[in-house]
Amino acid sequence: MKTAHVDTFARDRLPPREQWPDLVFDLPELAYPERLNCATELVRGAIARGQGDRVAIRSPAGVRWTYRDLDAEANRIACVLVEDLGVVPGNRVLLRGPNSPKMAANWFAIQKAGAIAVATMPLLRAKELVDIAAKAEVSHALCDGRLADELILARPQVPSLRRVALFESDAYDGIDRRAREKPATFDDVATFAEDVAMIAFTSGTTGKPKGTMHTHRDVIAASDCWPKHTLKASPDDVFTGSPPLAFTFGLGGLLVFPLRIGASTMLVERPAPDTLFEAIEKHGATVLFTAPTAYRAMSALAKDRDLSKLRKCVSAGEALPASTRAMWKEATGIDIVDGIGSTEMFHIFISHPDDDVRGGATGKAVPGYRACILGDDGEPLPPGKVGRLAVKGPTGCKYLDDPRQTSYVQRGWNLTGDAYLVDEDGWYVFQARTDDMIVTAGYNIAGPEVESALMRHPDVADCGVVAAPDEERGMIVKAYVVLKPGVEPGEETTKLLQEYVKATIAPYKYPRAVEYVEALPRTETGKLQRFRLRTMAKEGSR
Ligand code: 3UK
Repeated sequence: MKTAHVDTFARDRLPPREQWPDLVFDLPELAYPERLNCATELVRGAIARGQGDRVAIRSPAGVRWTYRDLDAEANRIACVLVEDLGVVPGNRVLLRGPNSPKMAANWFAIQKAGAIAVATMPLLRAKELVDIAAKAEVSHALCDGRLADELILARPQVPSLRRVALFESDAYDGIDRRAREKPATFDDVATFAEDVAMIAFTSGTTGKPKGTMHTHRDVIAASDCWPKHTLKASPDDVFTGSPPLAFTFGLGGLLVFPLRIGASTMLVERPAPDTLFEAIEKHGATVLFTAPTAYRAMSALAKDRDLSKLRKCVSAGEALPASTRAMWKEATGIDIVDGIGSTEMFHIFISHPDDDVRGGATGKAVPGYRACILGDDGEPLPPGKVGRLAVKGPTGCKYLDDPRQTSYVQRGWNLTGDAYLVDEDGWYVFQARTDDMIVTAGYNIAGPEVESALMRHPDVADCGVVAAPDEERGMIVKAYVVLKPGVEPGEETTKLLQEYVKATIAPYKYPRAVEYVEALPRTETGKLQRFRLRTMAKEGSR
């Protein structure tokens, strides 16, 4: 395999070819040259296509970088990486910071230098940083000065880490200061399409995080499927949203995808409902990316806001409850584009355009991707039967040196760990994570279906449903419920909610136990941590 990497760490730790998923390049635009650098393609490519003077990157604080400005910023930083910090192609460079123009410029600088970006979530602590940095054997770390503490704590435990440099900092040897003295030009390293460009770590709801490797071609191919065929945003759109750039949902939605179509992105450091509303009202954002919980929280606040500029809304990370879809539609008139993606696949592979929505279904296979439902024997199931979701396309799972490769990839299919069914028309309907199916008294109950029913009740702000051990029945359905302010927890409310569920879905699915909590455990990417609820349920029953 040809490579432009001098440091071949990543190539040497790719799974053997026979463990790769099948890669399919079904669309004409998915034919790429042998040499491909995603930064060259996205930034220089836009300039070559005549978009150099359009705005690429914005921030609420007033940053407005054109594609040419972004190129110059990233070139200066790339010079610092190569000349001052000794980065060579193939080195792993850890990147840590909130979503910001500087964070984006550093990401592109790493790509231009032919190195491998290992972006990390802002909230990670030293221990988690150590696990990631050690696994990827990072040689360099670029860190937003305001988030340096945990990295400094982690540093002594990462022997491979030779240099740490700060940005958004006026440190004498910081990146910003050094970059100012560098030229605005840099010769992007001519990487091969299959050279690894980034390692994205899974958020690790269970077990050690897995490093998923994505090549330069993966980044570009994902940008040529869902964004162009399903989302269909325009070059005049301004993207914004909450997912961190360290999460591939955010990297795609808030950086790579808008640039691929010549649009612009508004990077928001602290994406709370207020700042997102402001990005839309004040700064003209038109395309919003966030998770179902945030849509739920924002719909309650949307009536006092002017969201007339907003055109498209994307939800991913978790199943979108029908009630949340309805609340958002009522508040804004917009039909959310739901999409399931994964860190392993890079981004969304089942979704639907906003003019073709079916409440309760995630969507259809995105052009460029194929999907099916497999039974326990590994054979495809007919429509209507619940089984394991399997997908393949131009991107796919390649774990960094991890035996779990052969669980995610089987017979060429990527198995996401989700239980789904597909109907006669090709609509995929989410049931649960395979680990989250509740088996009680011989029935299979999908926790998220019960959650979705509870969520329609006006007293419920949020909820999570798991299996709880029960002496008599083995397992029962248990709901953890966050009530709306002013609603009294207690027997009466529990009865009310139970009756409500029984009247909404098949009665045997109702939660036999209900516990009231202040908040639910969630990851930084907005995912409900059902394993924590299961632990609570186990401990509660002792
Ligand atoms: C679940 C969904 C139902 C599903 C992601 C878009 O979430 C992303 O990546 P992760 O690796 O998790 C993947 C798992 O999350 N999921 C995601 N979206 C949906 N379940 N409906 C959905 N719409 O269990 C999946 O296997 O954290 C999402 C783009 C990039 C991403 N990395």
